[in-house]
Amino acid sequence: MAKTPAKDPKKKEGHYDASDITVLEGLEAVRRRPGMYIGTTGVDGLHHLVWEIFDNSRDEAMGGFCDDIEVVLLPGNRIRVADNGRGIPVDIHSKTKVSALETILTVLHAGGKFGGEGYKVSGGLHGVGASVVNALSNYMRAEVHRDGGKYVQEYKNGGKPVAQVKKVGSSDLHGTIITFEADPTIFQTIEYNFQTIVSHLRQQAYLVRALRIAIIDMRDMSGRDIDKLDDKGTFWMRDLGIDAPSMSFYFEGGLRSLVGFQNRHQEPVHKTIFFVEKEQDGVQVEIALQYVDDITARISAFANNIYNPEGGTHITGFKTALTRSLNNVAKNGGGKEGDNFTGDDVLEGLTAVVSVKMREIQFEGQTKGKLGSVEALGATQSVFSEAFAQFLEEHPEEARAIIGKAALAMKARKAAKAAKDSILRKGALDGMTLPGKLADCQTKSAEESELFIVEGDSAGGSAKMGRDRRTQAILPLRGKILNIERARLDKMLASEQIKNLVVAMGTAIGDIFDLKKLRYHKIIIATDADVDGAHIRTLLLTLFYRHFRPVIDGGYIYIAQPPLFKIKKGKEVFYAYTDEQRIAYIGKDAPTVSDVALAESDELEGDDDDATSPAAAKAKAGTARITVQRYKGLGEMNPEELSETTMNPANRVLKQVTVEDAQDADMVFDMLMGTDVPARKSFIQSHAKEATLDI
Ligand code: 0RA
Repeated sequence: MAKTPAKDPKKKEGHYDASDITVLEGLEAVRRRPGMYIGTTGVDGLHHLVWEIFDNSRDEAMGGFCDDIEVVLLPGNRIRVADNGRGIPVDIHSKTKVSALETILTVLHAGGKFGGEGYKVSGGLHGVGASVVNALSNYMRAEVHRDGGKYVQEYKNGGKPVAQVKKVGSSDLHGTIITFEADPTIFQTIEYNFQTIVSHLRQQAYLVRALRIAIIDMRDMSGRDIDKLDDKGTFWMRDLGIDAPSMSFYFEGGLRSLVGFQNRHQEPVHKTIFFVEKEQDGVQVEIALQYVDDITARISAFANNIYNPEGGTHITGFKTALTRSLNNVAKNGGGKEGDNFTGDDVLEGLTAVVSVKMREIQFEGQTKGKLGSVEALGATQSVFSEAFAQFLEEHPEEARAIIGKAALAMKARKAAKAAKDSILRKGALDGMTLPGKLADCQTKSAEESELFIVEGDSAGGSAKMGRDRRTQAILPLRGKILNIERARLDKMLASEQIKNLVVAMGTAIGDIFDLKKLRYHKIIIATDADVDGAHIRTLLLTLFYRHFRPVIDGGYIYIAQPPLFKIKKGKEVFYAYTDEQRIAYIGKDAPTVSDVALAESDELEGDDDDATSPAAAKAKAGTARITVQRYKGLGEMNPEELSETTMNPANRVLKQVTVEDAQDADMVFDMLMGTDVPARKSFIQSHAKEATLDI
């Protein structure tokens, strides 16, 4: 196709020439195969849009041009990201004949080209930038403040500019505001999770020292004409003084603050947090660490501010250097010859954050969660070795404490090995004798097999009856499982419940763990939607996080999402998994469940002693009689209901557990079970009223 360069830069609105067509084709390609650009069109992909837009502002901050970013969730599932950076240039770009702004927002991969040297340290996970977000949005608005002016441009229907960028007023500010609305025909859901965004932004705030990041949830403000606020000229939404849920992060100490935060409920073994920041061979290395009185290691890895759940070359370099450094110091201090610390010994109780930044970055692994760049290995190793040796020399007290901790771990390792050898000899995990509690499935194919971990014997009974016995296995768990915090392998295996689970999974545990032997490729945690259910779920996730991490990384763990309501309208039955679905189905006019449930429970008081009877609501709407039943637990469902709503792959909703979910659970778990009693008390008090622990 012949390219006709546009002669007139001031094109008429709605007129497309050849170069526009190429742009449109690019955006159309994104819409046709969104997964290639953002991973999924599920809730993760949706949040990815926010990260992409946010990343641009964050990169502006990393370049030193911006120190304030505000993310706002607006009514109508719009996201607004504002920064006080230089503002995206709005002048006409010579090659594309449209403004740089429009180029960045409509041409794939255009982001980095405009910053020149040092602007962009490569983008997000997929490095795709704002144009992809635009392509997947049915609305986008860009507002730029720079050179004394305020400029606005809008886009509709997957990145089509409504008009050219226009100066709409003057401004003495500088910065960029991007507002977008994900296209509901592309995403399975366009509803954002406030907590997910909060966690991500908090993490980013640690990674970029002295950057203020605020988030405000204004989704509930729809009655207040907020949709038009963008046009009313407020740069920061926080200046409106609207009372809405919000959080703001600012960490002067960067990674040092992050380590302090992760250790906030732990007992540090030494006071001073180690920190180094140095560039070597084009790799900028930043590491912070502190040991605490615990046995697990918490190492977080980042490359170009992207979280690497599977670590990579930087982590390899770091671990090698750590083991070597501590062995060197221990020997110099008179440690015994031949009694070297292993890599695992020096990891016990370690909280560390390793962050590298470099150009031309390479990722590996299925999820791209692993850094592959080899330069990062040498750079991390040598930057850390040098700085850590110096730290240990200058801080003799910390050095003593850290060496002491590793020595303890070495002793414990030897003791645990002896204990485990004896357990294995006694046959704790012997020859796959499956536990009696397990109702196994018939198929031997792990890919097809599913293991439902259900809470309590009554739900277990229903699940057994309602399952597809060919592919679905049921393991009921009774009550609270063992408190595994601080428990070592030998103690854990002594718990009947854990043993049942481990034997059922087939992977074994510890040194002899083998992911290939996993007997079910879906392990589905099905607990009740109450505090106990959340507790058991937390315990299980923590167990997987600490002892079966590869099972999480492999994407084999799921959480069942049973419906919250059963609604009968005449003969029709509808299950609602959210409040929104319930309202959408019965309409606004029907009484809310809480109203009717209240009335119902008043009625029940005198004549009914069955306290567990589900709250049911009856109302008239039109001619059909509507009954709303709220499920409090899986045990309340009969086998058919349980099968239909929670187990049958055709209808059920499963949430795949990510390492981040499990990490959060691990943190909640520490709060519930850990040694920090005041923290636990305040955590339980502040969550006591919630029906679910949001993990
Ligand atoms: C290219 C060049 C310049 C700024 C930006 C891009 C920029 C992009 C985004 C995206 C979100 N916020 C942003 N802030 C800035 C600056 C060119 C100059 O002024 O020298």
